[in-house]
Amino acid sequence: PRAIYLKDYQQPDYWIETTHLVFDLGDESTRVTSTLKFHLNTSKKHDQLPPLELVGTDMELISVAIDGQVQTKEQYQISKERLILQPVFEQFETVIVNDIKPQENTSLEGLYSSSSMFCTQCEAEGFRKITYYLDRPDVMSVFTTTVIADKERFPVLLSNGNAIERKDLDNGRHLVTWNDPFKKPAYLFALVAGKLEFVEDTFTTMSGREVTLRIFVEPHNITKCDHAMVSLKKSMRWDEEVYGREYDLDIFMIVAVDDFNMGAMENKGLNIFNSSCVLARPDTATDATFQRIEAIVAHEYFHNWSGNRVTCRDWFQLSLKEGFTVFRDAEFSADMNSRTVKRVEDVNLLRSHQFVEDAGPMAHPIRPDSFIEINNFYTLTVYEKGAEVVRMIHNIVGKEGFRKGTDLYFERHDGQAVTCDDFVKAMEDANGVDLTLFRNWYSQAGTPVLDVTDEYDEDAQEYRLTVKQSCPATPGQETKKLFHIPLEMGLLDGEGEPMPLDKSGLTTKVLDIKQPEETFVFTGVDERPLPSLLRGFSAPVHLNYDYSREDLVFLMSYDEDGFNRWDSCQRLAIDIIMELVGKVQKGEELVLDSSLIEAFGKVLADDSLDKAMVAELLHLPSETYLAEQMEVIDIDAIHQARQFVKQSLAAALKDQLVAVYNELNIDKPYKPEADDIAERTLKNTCLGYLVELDEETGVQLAQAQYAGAGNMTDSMAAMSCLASAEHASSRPLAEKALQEFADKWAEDTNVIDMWFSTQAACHHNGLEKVKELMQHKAFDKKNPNKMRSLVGAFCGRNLVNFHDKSGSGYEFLADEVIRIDALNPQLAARLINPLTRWKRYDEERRELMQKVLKRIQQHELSSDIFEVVSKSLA
Ligand code: HT7
Ligand code: ZN
Repeated sequence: PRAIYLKDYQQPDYWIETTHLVFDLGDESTRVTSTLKFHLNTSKKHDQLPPLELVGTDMELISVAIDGQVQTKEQYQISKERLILQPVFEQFETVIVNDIKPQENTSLEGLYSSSSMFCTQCEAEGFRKITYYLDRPDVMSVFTTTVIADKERFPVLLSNGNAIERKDLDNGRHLVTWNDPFKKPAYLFALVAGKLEFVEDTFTTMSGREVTLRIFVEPHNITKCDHAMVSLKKSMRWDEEVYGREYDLDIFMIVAVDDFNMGAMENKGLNIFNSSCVLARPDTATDATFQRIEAIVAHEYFHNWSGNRVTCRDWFQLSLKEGFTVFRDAEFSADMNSRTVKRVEDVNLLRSHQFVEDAGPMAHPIRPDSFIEINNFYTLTVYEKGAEVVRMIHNIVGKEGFRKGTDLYFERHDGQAVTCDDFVKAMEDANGVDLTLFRNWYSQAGTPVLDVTDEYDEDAQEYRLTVKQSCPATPGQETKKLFHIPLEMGLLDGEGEPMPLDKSGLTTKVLDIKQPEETFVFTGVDERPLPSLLRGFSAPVHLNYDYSREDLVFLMSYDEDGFNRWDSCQRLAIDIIMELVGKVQKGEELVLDSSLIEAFGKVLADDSLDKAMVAELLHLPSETYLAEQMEVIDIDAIHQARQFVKQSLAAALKDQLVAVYNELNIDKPYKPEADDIAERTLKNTCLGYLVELDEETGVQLAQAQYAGAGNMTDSMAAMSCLASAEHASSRPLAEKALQEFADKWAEDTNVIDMWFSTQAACHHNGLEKVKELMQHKAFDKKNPNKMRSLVGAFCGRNLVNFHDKSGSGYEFLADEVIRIDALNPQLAARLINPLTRWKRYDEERRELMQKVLKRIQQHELSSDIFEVVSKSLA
């Protein structure tokens, strides 16, 4: 496999005006007939008509004709990945007939079968598994699609746009033709065929057009569509109100499928969803699932403008649509729920996982400059850091400036395939700002570091804040250029009151960091202040400032910025846990600093706080994030220290935890609404602490909650608390609950996945348990959700057991990756992730992980795994 480079980008030699596809879906194979109208790209210089190089894999060519002339084998070249034709006119039409085998397609790219249906996944380069084409996002065409299939088994035949013809044919077959009037790249093409039912609703757009909304599911899931429908309508309204963007077709469809590589796909007018990201009923889905569905439905819907109407010129520009759309969905969720809690969740994800990626062997800028396999670049960096970069632009130009910028961007580029730079340019032009230095965020990898120091001069009543920026080297980028970093900050006086930062009386402001080192002077400061830095996490950076534990407790109580109150609590917990990690390593006695107990006690007692925020404050930093604080990761010591802190807090705050638990443990009808979710989250957080006690209190509460739970949130929480509880009395109760749960939900594939992942992630369970669960009748070794819920959860969340000193976890993951790579490379390349950070572990584990990576390398690999393994070992 070879790398391709952004610097080599060239426009195609030909454009495709119209694409007409006919799919004849058969029992063994599917015949695809494609009729394409081409014309020469005259903006490029040509001495003679260039060859037409179409890409296509895993298919059998039946015939090819140009302008009605069937081409003989001498007239075209065909290889494993290409069909090369020689046109004789600047405008011409091709008719290509080829056969594909969707029933044998395990990669879940292109056309494939899932349960009893057919569906497609074309992003990024799946269309080339359907027919020979110019499968690149800058080639945009008007698609007409005819689907033919057995009417009894496939009564529903869907594609993009509007249905323009329906007809019954001979032999019990039927045909439906769809036309999508909007030009689109092939990656947005979709087809679905199956015995599906749908729920229907309507939405009246701001200009008064009525749009039909349909969610298609297999019949047994028809009762689980309401939440997605409500979420869709909220998203449509929000995009009109906040961005002035209206939906453009007469129908919008969502289809749920069980076999899917990611969460969902924004195909024009026909979104296809992983069933786990769309189906929910109070008894089958947790609050987290309800919220995830709302966010993903919104994300995919928002792509209709940020991705579909304006798309990417090439795949290096992926963050143009993904970073922007994640920013849009985050703002939507913030508006629908608690803004601060949403910010905390997103920053948690970024710091525990994206920062790790940005410091590892696969680190890349949000606009990568080269790749071997594009599927490896659907990363937290492109998505989440990409969204942070858009957020920084939003903060620099302000809310109204940002809207002016997006209006200009959509107006300028509607119907085009463009670059990240076009987005930044629209922001600059609409606001008269210069984002030259800011552009380095697009081209440089690595998490920048801000080292902040301060001085107070009492005589001069001056406070000086000095900020130094740096960025560690990343693969291929030894030295870095400067970043433009917006640093939002404020100052607190000794009473915890916000201090004015200038004559205008502002108490929070953004410092634009653009130099290697800068000092900001605040005058008229009559006492030594305590700085509150990086408010709202105004930039995706590491911020170092020498806060004492006392400072952090003070900020937790008084900072006017809600995000920083939470962050101070995290910093305090990290400081304390990391000190204990050192003690574990030295075999010293562990004692919990009382400041954390007092701080958590105060949080629990504070009735004025949003309950969701209380739950976030009580959440100890994850083992993954703690691991990032160590030069050489000692996962056992981290686990031991963190458990010790959790248990000590539970013991010290038992009465308060029980009181809050009881206060919130009220029987009321389930509603997936912010206030109710907050109450359940806090209640179950308290339960999570109480089951850490070395006595039966927590176990009994969990047992009672499990027995009486009226919704899946409480039931799952109680079951996983029982499974992870410390006290011996929990073991038989946990076994019983897990068994009952499996019996009750045996037929519900998404619920069973949660049952698998709860057990795989539980620190009491080792590899043997995972292997045992892989033999369970509900487990399917080819299904991505199943693999993620067992193998992914064990290797990514059950760190002490995955990193067992024997190396058994590593050997297991390597075996699974090799097996899956032959079937579904995209899935394999995601599962292998925990092995890629091998250099961060102790020597013994380093060697064991390196050994299995080298073993994987001995096999015949997909480009996906080849890229990840070779970059990891480099
Ligand atoms: N744009 C989509 C990204 C995607 C994908 C989705 C499902 C399966 C395979 C996929 N490859 C790439 C999803 C999104 O970001 O909205
Ligand atoms: Zn997306």
